[in-house]
Amino acid sequence: MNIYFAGSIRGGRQDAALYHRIIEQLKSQGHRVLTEHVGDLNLVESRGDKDIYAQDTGWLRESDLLIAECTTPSLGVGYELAYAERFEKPCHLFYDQTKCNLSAMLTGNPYFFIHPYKSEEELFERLHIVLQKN
Ligand code: 6K6
Repeated sequence: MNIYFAGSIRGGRQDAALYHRIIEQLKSQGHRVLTEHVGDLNLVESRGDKDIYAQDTGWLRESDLLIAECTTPSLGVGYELAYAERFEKPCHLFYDQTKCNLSAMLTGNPYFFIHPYKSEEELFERLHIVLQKN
């Protein structure tokens, strides 16, 4: 599958290493991750915002599945989720429930598959199950 992985960039990079591990897991199971740069620990913003928007919305339309790690709040990730819903892409949202309380605009939307987790081990177990089912 072509997977769009969404994670915070300007919202804060404190979970970037976790994004990297999730992306490595997706790739190790044979998937193509369209947004590998989200897990780049040395991400440098080298492109203009219009290019980023055009590229990312194009990838969203091309994707088969969206995986979002939502523990660090990000306006961009929230926008991507609404965009993916509009194009009827399956969306799986993960967040560490010991660290954050996800927005009701996400948890209250029955379209989204919501995966709260309490440990990284639990996150990867749930992710494995999601990938097996899709
Ligand atoms: C990336 C690599 C080098 O330079 C960049 C520039 N920034 C972005 N590139 C690609 N996608 C981006 C960039 N900034 C935000 N996004 C998209 O929005 C990603 O797909 C993330 O999932 C999401 C993050 O939004 P913010 O609001 O936290 O930045």
